[in-house]
Parts: sequence; structure tokens; C-alpha cells
Amino acid sequence: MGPVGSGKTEAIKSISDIEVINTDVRATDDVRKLKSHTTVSMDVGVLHLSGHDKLRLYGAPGQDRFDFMWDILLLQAKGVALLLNHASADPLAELDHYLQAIRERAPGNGLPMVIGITHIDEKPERPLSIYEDHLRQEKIVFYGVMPPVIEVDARLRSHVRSLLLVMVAQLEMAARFPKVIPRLAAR
Ligand SMILES: Nc1nc2c(ncn2[C@@H]2O[C@H](COP(=O)(O)OP(=O)(O)OP(=O)(O)O)[C@@H](O)[C@H]2O)c(=O)[nH]1
Ligand SMILES: [Mg+2]
Repeated sequence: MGPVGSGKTEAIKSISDIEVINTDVRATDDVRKLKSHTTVSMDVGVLHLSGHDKLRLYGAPGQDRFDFMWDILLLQAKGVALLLNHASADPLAELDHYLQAIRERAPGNGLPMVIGITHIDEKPERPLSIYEDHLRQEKIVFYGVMPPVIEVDARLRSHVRSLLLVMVAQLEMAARFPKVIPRLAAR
């Protein structure tokens, strides 16, 4: 999940082991000022892990007017990778907006979450510490931990892989220590 242009479609294209199914169409509204195409339904990809494990990847549309897709995707999601555009006007407001949207759809402990900061190269003067400072100040906890914040260039497979492995680690930890986060046992 994440705002328009944060790199959700690009990240799935970079990492997927299958050809990505996407629903990008030509943008005709304000989005056109940012980029030519936007996701209207979802992106679908797969990342093969070791053995027979695989991570199914679903990229949500960034625009709020398609938020019914967030309802559908979060109903079945095992975890959320939230991408934020570091170069946007107010990335912390976007962070709060999405955290709220996710909380409303996954109440209780929420879901395992990892936050990927994209477009860092476009705003190098803005410190990266703003995200962790904000999460700490607001005491934001999902699934028993403050969501890890990772630097990601969505165009680079290795970066996207690191982001997803951090999320897989949270899922594994939860599966091994279900008493730490009781809701996990039920999932
Ligand atoms: N310079 C730079 N460009 C990036 C980075 N990460 C992603 N991009 C580019 O930013 C654009 C993001 O576009 P998408 O992946 O379509 O964005 P999206 O999040 O799917 O947007 P919606 O579907 O409209 O919600 C692409 O052109 C990427 O190549 C980064 O770290 N640095
Ligand atoms: Mg997209």
C-alpha cells in the first residue's frame, strides 16, 4: 500500500518471479501531473522463497477513491508493506493517513507491517530519521512492534527483496512465538 507514485507497481515488477498482472491505466486526472499511468484495481506478483514457500504480492491502488480495494486486499492480507515517497510534500501526513486506513481495516494488533521509504535520491536533504521519530512519538505499534523502516528504491530488486524479507521475518517470529502476539495463533 502507499500513496500514488510511491512505487508499489514498480516494486512488484522488480521482485516478482512471474509476469506481473497489473491494472494500470492512463491517468486522466491530477495524477497525470505526477506520472502517466496509475493502478485502478491491483497488481499481482509472486516471490518464490526457499522450499515451496511463496509470497503472493498484491499492489493496491494509491488513490483514495479506490479504497474499496483496500478493504478487499486487507481482508486476506498476512502483512502490509507500506511505501512512502520521501520526496513528497508531507510524507508524515501520508504515513498517518495510511496507518489510519490500515487500522480501520485490521483492528486489534493490526498486521505485521514494514515501511519502505522510496524516492530518497530525490530529496536527500530531508533526514530519514523523521519516520522513526514520528512512530516513536506517536507510540505506533503493529503486531507487537514498531514497524521497521527500510530505505527502498522500488526499481531495485535487491532493495525490494530486503523489504519483504523483513516482513517475512516478522511473520516467522509470530508463528514461532504465538504467545507473544496471541492473535497470530488464530491466523
Ligand atoms: N528516483 C526514484 N524513482 C523511483 C523510486 N522508487 C520508485 N521510483 C519510480 O517512481 C514511479 C512510481 O510509479 P508506480 O510504481 O506506478 O507508483 P504506484 O505506487 O504504483 O502508484 P499508483 O498505482 O498510482 O498508486 C516509477 O516511475 C518508479 O520507477 C526511487 O527510489 N527513486
Ligand atoms: Mg500502481
